[in-house]
Amino acid sequence: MSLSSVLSADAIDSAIKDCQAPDSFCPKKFFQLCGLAKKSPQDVKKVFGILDNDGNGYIEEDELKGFLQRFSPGARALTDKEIKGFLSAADDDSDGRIGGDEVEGARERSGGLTPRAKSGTRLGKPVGNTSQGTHDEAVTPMGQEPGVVNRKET
Ligand SMILES: [Ca+2]
Ligand SMILES: [Ca+2]
Repeated sequence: MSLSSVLSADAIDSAIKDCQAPDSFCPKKFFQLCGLAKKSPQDVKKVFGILDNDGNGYIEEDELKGFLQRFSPGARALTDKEIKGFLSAADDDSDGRIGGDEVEGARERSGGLTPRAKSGTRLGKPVGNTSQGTHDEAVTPMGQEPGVVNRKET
């Protein structure tokens, strides 16, 4: 299966052309131009499955690097900066990779469909810049009193 079964070749073409210059890639704009912003969740899943090259359910950095090439074999690789930007735009849980629900959320935020207001609301996460290689694991040890977490860093 290829992306052209979901997206039109013309749309892919214009999306790729728009970000030919290094560091000009913008996920939101790309999703809009290639038409993905307007696609059904099923179609987005298909696209996700294609981008998830090794099929582990997540799009990792190396898969992001070849992101454009999945759309068009002759396209350039994303730069490290673009990969970081992509992750910070879509990686809601900051695990360094994009899960299926995250791609859906990013797509919705890009203006495709109505914002998600379904179960499991995860809105309200402060969108700061957590890009620069900080690796603080916000893991709560089991058995700690509930309510005391999420209190660091005002
Ligand atoms: Ca993967
Ligand atoms: Ca993630």
